[in-house]
Amino acid sequence: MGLAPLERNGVKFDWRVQRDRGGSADFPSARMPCCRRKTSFISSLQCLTRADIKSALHNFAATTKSVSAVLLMVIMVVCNLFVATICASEIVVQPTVIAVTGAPGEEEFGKQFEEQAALWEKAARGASARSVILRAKDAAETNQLAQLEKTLRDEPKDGAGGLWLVLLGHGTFDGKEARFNLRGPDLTSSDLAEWLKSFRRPLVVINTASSSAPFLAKLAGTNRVVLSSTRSGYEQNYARFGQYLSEAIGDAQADIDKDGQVSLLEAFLTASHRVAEFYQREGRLATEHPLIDDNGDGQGTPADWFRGVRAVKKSATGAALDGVRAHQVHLIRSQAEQALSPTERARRDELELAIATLRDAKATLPEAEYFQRLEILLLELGRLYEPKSAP
Ligand SMILES: [Ca+2]
Ligand SMILES: [Ca+2]
Repeated sequence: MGLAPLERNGVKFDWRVQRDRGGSADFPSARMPCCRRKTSFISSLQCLTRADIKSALHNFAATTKSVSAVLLMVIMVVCNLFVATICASEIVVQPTVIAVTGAPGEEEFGKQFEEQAALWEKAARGASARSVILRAKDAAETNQLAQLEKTLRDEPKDGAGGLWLVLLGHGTFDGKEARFNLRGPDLTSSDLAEWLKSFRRPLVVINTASSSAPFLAKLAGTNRVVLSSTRSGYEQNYARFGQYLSEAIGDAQADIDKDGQVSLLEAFLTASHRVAEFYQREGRLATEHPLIDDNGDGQGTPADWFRGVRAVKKSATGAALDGVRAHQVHLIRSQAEQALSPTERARRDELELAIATLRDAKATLPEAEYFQRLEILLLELGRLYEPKSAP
């Protein structure tokens, strides 16, 4: 490939949602929500909303005047509420992958963005996640910005299933505001920050465009992992990070710690290394330096600060480094990961974060206290992975 040209300008559990979407795909097979494993009788009950049942009860009583029938319906309502209560204790919403291909400018770029979107679509299928691909080529007569806003507005805001938003295209930065180029009006980082405000689901926002670093600073927050392909808005050349990341997310070779699954951190590290190799191979100065933020401070950590899957360099500002949370996020989960219940997974994540914090504080603690606290955490972590049938 020749030199790339500079860019031009550069639930609360919601039964109705679940029913409309055909149920959760976040919990395939062993992790199917409890409500999906009930008998068909119970399943049919839980597909009704509470308003549906109230209305049906009223109509039924009025037409039959049958006390026994009303009693039967009351029992059905009680059963439904009972099942709903059980299921709500494990709030589940399937993960969603929204990939947006931006305005390509040139046909060659359009093809590349389409290929990347196809890889994300394939990864989403492998994860039994729902995918929505907003293609620039399909938006010839529509406003792609409005299309994205509506798509985000329609997404559930609560639940354990993550929302992955992947921007594949070109970007620009005017010194104040970064933009992702769409067909029609462009997307600013401020627009996106506003639209994502109401989400309480885990969020993964990936902007693979040039000049994308300001998106990371603007969108960072609690329960979010944000990736950018550049470390500043002024890295304006076409960025290759998007291609390498799209390949890495479903690539077993990217499984750095060999646990049978590729975490978001591992995909980021693998893609970043491949970007660096590309520029080295071509004998060119790298014009993109990807960043990851998962501790919500808006300060990204580059891949070359990691040894294995752990960031080991010290920030000049003393800012905490990123990576621990992103290494807990997997689009395609291994069987062992799928076997964990949402409650177990949440506890596992807490324990791993506690271990990472403890390791960072090691130098400030007496050795005996450090190992005593570490042992307690490791023992509980080990128990989470014990076979369920073990005594
Ligand atoms: Ca792994
Ligand atoms: Ca950070």
